[in-house]
Amino acid sequence: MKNAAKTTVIFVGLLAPSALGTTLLGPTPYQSFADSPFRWVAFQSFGLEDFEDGLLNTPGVASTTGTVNNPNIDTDSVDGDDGLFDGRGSSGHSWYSNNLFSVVTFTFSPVGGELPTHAGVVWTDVGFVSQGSNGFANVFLEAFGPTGNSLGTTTPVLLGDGNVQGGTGEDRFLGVIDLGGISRIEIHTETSVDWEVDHVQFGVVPAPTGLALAAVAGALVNRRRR
Ligand SMILES: [Ca+2]
Ligand SMILES: [Ca+2]
Ligand SMILES: [Ca+2]
Ligand SMILES: [Ca+2]
Repeated sequence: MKNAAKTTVIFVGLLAPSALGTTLLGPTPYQSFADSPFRWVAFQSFGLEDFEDGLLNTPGVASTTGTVNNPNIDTDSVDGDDGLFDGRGSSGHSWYSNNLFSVVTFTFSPVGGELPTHAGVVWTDVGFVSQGSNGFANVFLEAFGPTGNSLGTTTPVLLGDGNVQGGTGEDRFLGVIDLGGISRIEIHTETSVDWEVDHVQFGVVPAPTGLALAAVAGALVNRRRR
């Protein structure tokens, strides 16, 4: 039984992550990266774009749906980016839908040959809406795999604080984990083209390699021989 138990541990340790498929995360409250569900993950590579240099320039991510919002009364950055947890994000930078897009897309390119296995973003504000009350909207994230296949969507949730300015109590993380790779995420704020996100984050954890799989096969063969 001892050997069998060991084999089981090896098998679970190497294969369980891919067998889990896709995990969709959020929305969960977020005031700084300390609130990220990715904070403790042992990534082999990781990027966090907080827009605080005024640019979307972290290697491995791109977007054509929006523009950087610089510090302004209507800017809604993640709270901690301005160095002060004061319930305000107006002194930081965010990514704005630019009065054009109800869907903001972040596309990932391979870093070190691999697409991210983890990806997320923080929704920080909505202003004018086409239905309902300004400052509130249903929001969800959809994630896509390496061939552009949908990995699923988070459940749409009504977000917002009814205020177009930089209040941060409404800010929520949305994300996805899939060891098969993530090629892009879309954030949908269906009733608005006037909204913001921040803290695009993405990383790679080592997937089971051919070598590891061979080790598992070897362990199973040895187990049968015994
Ligand atoms: Ca940047
Ligand atoms: Ca702040
Ligand atoms: Ca920011
Ligand atoms: Ca906000």
